[in-house]
Amino acid sequence: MLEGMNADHRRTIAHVDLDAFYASVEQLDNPELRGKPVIVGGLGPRGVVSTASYEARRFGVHSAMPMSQARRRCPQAVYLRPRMERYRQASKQVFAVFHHYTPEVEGLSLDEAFLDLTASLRLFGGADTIARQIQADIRESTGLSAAVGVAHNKFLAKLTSDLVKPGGIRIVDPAKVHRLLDPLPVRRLWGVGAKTAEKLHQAGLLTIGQVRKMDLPSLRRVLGNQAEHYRALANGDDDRPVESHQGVKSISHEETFDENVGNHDRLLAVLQNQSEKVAHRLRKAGLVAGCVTIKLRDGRFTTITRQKSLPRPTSDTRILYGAAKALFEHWWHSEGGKPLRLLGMGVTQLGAGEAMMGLLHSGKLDQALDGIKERFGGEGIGFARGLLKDRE
Ligand code: TTP
Ligand code: MG
Repeated sequence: MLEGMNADHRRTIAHVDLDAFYASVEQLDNPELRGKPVIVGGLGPRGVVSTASYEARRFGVHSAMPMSQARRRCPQAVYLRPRMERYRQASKQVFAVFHHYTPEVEGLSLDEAFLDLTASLRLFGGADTIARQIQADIRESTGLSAAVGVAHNKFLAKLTSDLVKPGGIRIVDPAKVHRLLDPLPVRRLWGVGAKTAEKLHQAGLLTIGQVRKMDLPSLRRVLGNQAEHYRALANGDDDRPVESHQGVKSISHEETFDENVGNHDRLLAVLQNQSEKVAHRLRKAGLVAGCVTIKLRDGRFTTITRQKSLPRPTSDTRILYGAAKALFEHWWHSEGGKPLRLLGMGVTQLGAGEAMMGLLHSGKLDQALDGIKERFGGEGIGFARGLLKDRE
């Protein structure tokens, strides 16, 4: 790919993200809360902030912060437990608006989606008009406000909606991509979390422009086989298409070990970790799964999969891990516990998370875990590097 040349300028993609979603719904439903700091999250001793209204953010409160810390920073805020059913209802209305403009809607969570508007532009009169109209429709049908970023690819659209938050609209000019990206900190590169940022900082790379301009061999010394990927992003290139959820049939994680692993407990720990990540992704996408699969490859490259249907579709980490563990134990005892070269866990039979039974039982626990992950390990989570979603 030529420097400064994007692979594809022909797409028009919007990223729409509601402002302070849970907190805004609470302010909408209870007018007394409007204009006040509102913090939604787990209220127990180990609770985590799900989100904070913009009034509360001024006090330094943000998502994934321990609730105890939020209470110190903003004691005067109104503290509320999440009402997931209500948020899912609002989310449905918002997604109905999206589908009015295009069938190509890729939801990332309850309040956030990519829309491929390429084929809709003529019908609705240009990117700027559609963006404004989507905002107005969301406000009209739900009373909520959203930020909209429009660009020729997903990375730039998502970055832009974040830059114009809350409530803004911005259309990225393909000719000005470097001007937009170059001064931004490396953390703005999609998928760069605390660890990767630290590596970049240690190499003296603080801005996206510095990453873009570094020669590839040097960048490889810093980022290994991720160098090309991040350099493309730094250059504003990203050719991933918008994929509507109808197309997602499975979510999975797998790991190839450097050396074969024959330790039963270590393999289970890997499986548990994978189950947590898969469950986290399901919840982020508002989905539930009806079937759990494990994948095993031994030292001779023989690969087997085993699957198990669940009594009820769920996104509950403990139930998903429980099923994966039962499959694993069965294999272990029937096959005599061979060392493995690869272990993976996945879910299929995905559906909308309407009947999220699991939430009733362990929602709070899972939410807290998600919060922790987003704080400390967010880098490997999400679909940023396309690692987590197997699309079939
Ligand atoms: P976000 O879109 O990340 O945050 P937000 O909508 O509250 O605020 P803004 O977009 O204006 O910055 O997440 C959407 C909802 O997801 C959020 O309202 C609550 C929930 N959430 C969590 O429960 N835990 C988290 O760590 C994050 C980031 C979000
Ligand atoms: Mg949001």
